[in-house]
Amino acid sequence: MDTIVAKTILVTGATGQIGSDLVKELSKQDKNTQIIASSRQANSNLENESLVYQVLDVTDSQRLQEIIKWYGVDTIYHLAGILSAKGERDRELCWNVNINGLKNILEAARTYHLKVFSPSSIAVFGTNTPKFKTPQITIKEPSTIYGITKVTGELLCQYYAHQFGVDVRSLRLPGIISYNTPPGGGTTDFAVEIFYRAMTQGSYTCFVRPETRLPMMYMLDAIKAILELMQAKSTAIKIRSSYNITAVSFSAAELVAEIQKHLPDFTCDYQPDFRQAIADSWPSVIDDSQARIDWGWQHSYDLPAIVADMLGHLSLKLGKVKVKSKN
Ligand code: AKB
Repeated sequence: MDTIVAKTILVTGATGQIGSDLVKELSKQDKNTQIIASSRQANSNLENESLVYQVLDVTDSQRLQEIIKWYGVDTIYHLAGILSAKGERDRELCWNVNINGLKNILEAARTYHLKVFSPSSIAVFGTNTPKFKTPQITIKEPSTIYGITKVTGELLCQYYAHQFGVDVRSLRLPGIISYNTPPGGGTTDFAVEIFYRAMTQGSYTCFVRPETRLPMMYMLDAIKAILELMQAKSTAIKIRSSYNITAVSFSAAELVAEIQKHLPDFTCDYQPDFRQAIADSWPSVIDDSQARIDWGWQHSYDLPAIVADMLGHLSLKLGKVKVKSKN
């Protein structure tokens, strides 16, 4: 007998840092929901009973639409994208994936009446933006090609929502810290790399200065935010460009000090590279009160909780490091 599929979700960028965790969480949530995980790479590891894997380059609008029609997709979590540092190394790729890929998703959403999640970033802000308590509505003059694609992407989302009634929702994500899949090509990647090096080598050379303070979030909070935003009533979503969202802000030195509470022998030195200028152009502390008011956003993990949970999971995953338990 055929199973009744209540909903069909397509996740793009499903093998990436956020996509891989999101797919796991979506699969757990409702067994009647069919998940189509997709990315540019051929990858059969993601396949299980309720999950289908499809190779999809989001710049290929024909294949995107074929997949949508074939499976009867009604919701897209569009996680495929090129991050800030990689974007500076390959501007063409960054523009093509982040702009043309998103435009393809929004066009498909308009044509097939789909609901869409599209991530934006703190990278929409630049040096002219207030650095502390950065407001929801403020100057957006980014200095990176990635930031420019994210500002343009936000405007595209707002345009498709207002002109065509597309139910598209977005968050300006900060740096995301996670233990399942490492990030790739971002400026905030140091805040994940540091854990792996602390556990495997006992030392780390950080590519931003110790005082560099950025907004950050634990993956479990990020997944919660994405799902709660998507589950909120449409009338609660007042912002169709992208919501400011945050959990914690800490400097690289504060992160090191928190790790040292568990791994006292861990050492970190600092050799800033081109990513320092990118980090310096971003806010230190974001005001996300509009997200908290409109759809009830609340984070759970502060810096000590993030560090304890990361080290616990990584010691299981890497299997060889003794982490001093906190008393
Ligand atoms: C990056 O560092 O590029 C991303 C981001 C903040 O958008 N993590």
